[in-house]
Amino acid sequence: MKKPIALITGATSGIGEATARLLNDKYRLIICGRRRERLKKIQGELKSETQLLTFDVRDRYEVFSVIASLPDEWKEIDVLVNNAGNAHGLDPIHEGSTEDWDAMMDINVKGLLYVSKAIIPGMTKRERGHIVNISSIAGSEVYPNGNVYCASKHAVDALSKGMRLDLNKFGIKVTSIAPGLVETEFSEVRFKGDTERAKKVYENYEPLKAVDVAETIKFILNRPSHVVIGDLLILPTAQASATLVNKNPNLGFY
Ligand code: NDP
Ligand code: 8X3
Repeated sequence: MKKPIALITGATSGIGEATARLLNDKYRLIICGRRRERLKKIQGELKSETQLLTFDVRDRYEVFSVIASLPDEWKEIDVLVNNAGNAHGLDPIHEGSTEDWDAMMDINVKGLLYVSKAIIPGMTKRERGHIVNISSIAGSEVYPNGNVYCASKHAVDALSKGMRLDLNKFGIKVTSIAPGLVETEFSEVRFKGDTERAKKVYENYEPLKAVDVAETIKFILNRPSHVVIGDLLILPTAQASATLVNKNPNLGFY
């Protein structure tokens, strides 16, 4: 029997890349992102049959046309991992940049919707599928200067709940995963390439690694057909909330 197909957005780094590597043995993978060279390199290292798709999730026409261009035998997507996203900036609300706000709402919220819109109708038709949305602890808590990023992840949480309700009658599973601090390229993007500042976010405690979240995704996807993990919070042991991290010495949050 053919392996099921999983499409992962944001597979060029961090959680998405780690998930692609872990699902490699059990799934045919469609790995997505903007950085084509990275996708090619990852594709070369994966054992499974893989398609790579390059698109910016902000561009709805590109999202629909690129996903529609998949060969017929790749169109029946069983698992969608909506992972592409980032924080842009960490500024108080009165000083935030509108470009950063646009980026976060367009990528984290509207981008997730566009990809979902391209894939969910196939799932409803086949009456099967599993959507895994990568939210954040910022989807249920708000921290100083996190304003718009937190709003975007609160929206992801609401969308997961909405999907779960609307797709219930089709037997489609919907999972929302909310990680705490994970050491990836996330902070480099948030701080616009300031690697020193980014490094500090993960100093003096042990943050999650991308593979920790990927292993959780693999576990969730492996549940029997009558079981769905709905909402899952995963934190580094040193983290108790969005604003309390046991650092040694305690350097405060950011
Ligand atoms: P990374 O920066 O390592 O990965 C982000 C991924 O998203 C990249 O593969 C990037 O690909 C993709 N992406 C970003 N913008 C776009 C875009 N416009 N179009 C298409 N793809 C895009 O960070 P993480 O792995 O940490 O982040 C993955 C998800 O996890 C995000 O949704 C993030 O909000 C969430 N998260 C992260 C946490 C953390 O502490 N790291 C904690 C909680 C949640 P490319 O640039 O090639 O397009
Ligand atoms: C990423 C984790 O705490 O930086 O979603 O918002 S945090």
